[in-house]
Amino acid sequence: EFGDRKAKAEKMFRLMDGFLKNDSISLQKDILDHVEFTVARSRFNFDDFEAYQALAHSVRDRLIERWHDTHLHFKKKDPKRIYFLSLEFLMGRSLTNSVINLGIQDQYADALTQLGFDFEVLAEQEGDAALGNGGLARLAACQMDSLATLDYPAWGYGLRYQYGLFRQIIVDGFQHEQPDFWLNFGNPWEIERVHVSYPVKFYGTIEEEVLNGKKCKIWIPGESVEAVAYDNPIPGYGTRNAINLRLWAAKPSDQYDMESYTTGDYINAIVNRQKAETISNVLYPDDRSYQGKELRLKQQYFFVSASLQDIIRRFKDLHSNFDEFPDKVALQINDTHPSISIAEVMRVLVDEENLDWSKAWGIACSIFSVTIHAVQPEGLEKIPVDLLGSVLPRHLEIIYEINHRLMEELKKSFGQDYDRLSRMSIVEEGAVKSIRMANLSLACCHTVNGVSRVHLETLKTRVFKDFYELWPQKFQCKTNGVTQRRWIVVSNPSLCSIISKWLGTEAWIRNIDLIAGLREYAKDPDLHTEWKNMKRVNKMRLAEYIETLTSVKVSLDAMFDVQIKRIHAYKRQLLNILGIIHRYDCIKNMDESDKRRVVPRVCIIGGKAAPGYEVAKKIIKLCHAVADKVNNDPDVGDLLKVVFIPDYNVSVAELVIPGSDLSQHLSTAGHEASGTGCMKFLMNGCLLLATADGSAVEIAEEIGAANMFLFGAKVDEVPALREKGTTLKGSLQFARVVRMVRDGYFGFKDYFKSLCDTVEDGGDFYLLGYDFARYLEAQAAADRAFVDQVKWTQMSILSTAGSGKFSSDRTIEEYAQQSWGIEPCKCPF
Ligand code: 475
Repeated sequence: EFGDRKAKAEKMFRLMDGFLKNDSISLQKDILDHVEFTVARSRFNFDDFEAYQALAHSVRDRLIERWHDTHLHFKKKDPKRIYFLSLEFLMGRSLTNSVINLGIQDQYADALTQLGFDFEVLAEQEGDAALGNGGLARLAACQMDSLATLDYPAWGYGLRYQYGLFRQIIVDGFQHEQPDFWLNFGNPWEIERVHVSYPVKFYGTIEEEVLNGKKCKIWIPGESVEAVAYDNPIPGYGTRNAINLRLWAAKPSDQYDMESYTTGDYINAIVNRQKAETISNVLYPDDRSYQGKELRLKQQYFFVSASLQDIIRRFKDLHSNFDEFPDKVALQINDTHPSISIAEVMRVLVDEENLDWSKAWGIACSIFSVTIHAVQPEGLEKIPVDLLGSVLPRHLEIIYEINHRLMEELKKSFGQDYDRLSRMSIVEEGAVKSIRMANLSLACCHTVNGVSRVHLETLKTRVFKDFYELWPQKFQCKTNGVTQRRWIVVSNPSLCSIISKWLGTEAWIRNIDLIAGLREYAKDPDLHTEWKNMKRVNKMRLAEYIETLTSVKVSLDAMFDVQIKRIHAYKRQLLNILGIIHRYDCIKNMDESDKRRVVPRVCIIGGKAAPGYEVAKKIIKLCHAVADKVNNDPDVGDLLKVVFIPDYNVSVAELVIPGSDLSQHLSTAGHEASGTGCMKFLMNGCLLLATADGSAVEIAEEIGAANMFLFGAKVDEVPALREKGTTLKGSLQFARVVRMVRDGYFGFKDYFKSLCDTVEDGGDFYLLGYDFARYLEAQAAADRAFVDQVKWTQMSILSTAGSGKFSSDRTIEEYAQQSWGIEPCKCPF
């Protein structure tokens, strides 16, 4: 019967004229068809946004075509698959990335020109998909691109939030948050799968039953919510493979409603059903700490439960014996946020599939691996026992059982060392008894990954020391990477052409190691000319953007000095601003001849503060207060401009990074797990001014410390410096600039007082005072280097040339080989 259907399908396929055509004429027809039949506008009258919609749908058709072929191929080959579970994916825009990865950018550009449109203008119509906070979420997006490009049989699973990360607007220099209702104008990149849906259960009670002479626990849930799949195709570059990012949305379930209908309260029944949807409503905008909120726990379990039902259904399509599960399934959890999946796998295997405990635990331990993105023990998630017991009563029992067995095992290794046992326990006793999700993950996962070498050391020696001593083989370093497709090919086309021209090939887009070939030409004057032109054009674009947004005019001859990332005390944007104040103060005290020697700077800062994070919000306000004063001071002119770019997001980064000369990464050593922004700047030939923290240490190894500006206390010095506490005096210069803020030189004296307190009087936890003098020296070194444009350009070329290690392709290869045990599965063209 199957053969019969296949023959019919092949006949139909021939009638359809094979694959979708990608020549300019076919694309024009296709876009116009979408204008008429998808957007429902006249072919003769549609605006830029409607043209974008039609264009996006035309691209979507091509994505779906490859995505179908890929999934048929995966199904046929049935390889071991990697399932990447993450509560956040920060995808940004899709259009340009898609046409580039599909290899049909020129054809589309041409087709649009014929229709009287400009591809780039239409691309600007697209909004950002911002279903994530920052580093962790953008990393997940880069890794999806690499998984597709490297032909791995991978699935991403996450949540389809109705509201992404808030939009930041600035009113009088203060941050305000506005909802990001990103689905308002439709989302052409997703496919709604009304038939792919699973019930997810919450609350209720546990009952004991005897089944076949065996005592069993039965969970009688109190609420059921339906999870509906939305599929987002992720195309690989230079391959036919397109993988799937499946995001779940919550919809009311029909299951428990009959009762309310029969009681006659029809209206209330409907209103209550609607409440189910709140689960996937909104992304939590805080990337600092876990707060033990019920909705957050429900979000975690909701997407985990639906994903596992989907994964197990796919497994059972072809297999009946769970012994084979670890040969077919690898589960990666992105930080501990999805770690309730460990208890869920146990529940399904033991309660539903009737496996005995140790067999089920053996399976769980061989499928899970975790990556930790936090540094501070406070950043690790804890769920209050009362909360977990109410929302997921059976999971709490399972976690207790896992912990009981863990404690028995630990006693065998460590005897009666109760301090150690209590530190390693999954259950934390104390005022609020809680479940430590990190300890649960460590107990189960076969691999625990750090995101840079320094970070892994911190995990081994501090955060998870006890676990490391017990299971050293679990701990691995997978230094982060970013995708060169988005961060060079999409965002910096001029650089992309230069690289391809000088290497004589485009192969570096799939094989980044080749980029090292640029080193050979680092002193070539012709390359220097092209390189400088490229930078200038990108700076021009950025300058226009700055002027449109902030009305500040900036000089293209100035050094564009950039710090863009989430605002955090440990990332020390305050150090940057205090440095700017120092620079301003120096200029104010100069005579005209001194001023001629000043290297002009445009200091650009951007980033969002979590809505409840007071210190971070004050930093944003201080930035604006300083900008107001400096930018309007005739003594300063073009020597110094200060700009805060509002609403920093992925597309803003795509514009800013290629146009910057210098970028700053100032975290107090030991606090940034990795940092991935620095890698994007590095690829774009932007010099780094950084502390020896996270991935910057490895970047220095790759490009040579002489090609960047490193400064500040080292990771192993920090604890001793903190010990010294109050006796540690910052420099006079530091005291002076803080005093200026305190005295109200920039206004808002009372408002900034508590911010100043965080860095003075022995407070200074992040050692701004201690590092200030050396920060200024590093800045001075950057000024000197900038004056020598030949030297600067050479350093810039060497930065790009040395960025190969920081491609997410390398990261993903390491995961595939060292953690997941998966092989590529390439769909034939
Ligand atoms: C690190 N986000 C970077 C990056 O590995 C690192 C936490 C809680 C809730 C929601 N989001 C978070 C993070 O912890 C996060 O983004 N961490 C970052 O992960 C990728 O490069 O150093 O701070």
